[in-house]
Amino acid sequence: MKPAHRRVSVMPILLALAALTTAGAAPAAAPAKGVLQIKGAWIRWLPADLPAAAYAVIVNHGDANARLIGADSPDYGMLMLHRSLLAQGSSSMEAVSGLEIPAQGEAALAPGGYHLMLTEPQHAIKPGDTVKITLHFADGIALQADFPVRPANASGP
Ligand SMILES: [Cu+2]
Repeated sequence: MKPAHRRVSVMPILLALAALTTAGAAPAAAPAKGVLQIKGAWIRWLPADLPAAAYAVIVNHGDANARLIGADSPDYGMLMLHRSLLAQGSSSMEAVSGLEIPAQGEAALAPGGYHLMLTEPQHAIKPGDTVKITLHFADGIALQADFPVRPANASGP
């Protein structure tokens, strides 16, 4: 009789504690805002109305995986997530639906790999300019960063 009596009195306290600890925290499956960071952002500009490409390293300081699912910018009408492929000596690229950034890890948009393809410039854009791009992640997280525009022969920011 005694153990049962004790269990009854403890349960409401445990439930109250559980409610308190989960109330202020983000759901475990979604990265909290502020855990994602954009480093080394830059754009390779190409002449003759060729599409530009945006690169950056996305760092995930959180304990949940994040997923880049898209981007937008006031300076370009169309931003597409692409991956470059090298097959039989010729390079091509394909559209991808997302890029996973592992928990406590990072993923790179870099020449020869994943990149954002930028088309439909909304005004004349040239090396030396800075373009603002907002990266959109699953779970509704958005992060804006300044992307300096570099010339065609640049290899980094
Ligand atoms: Cu591309």
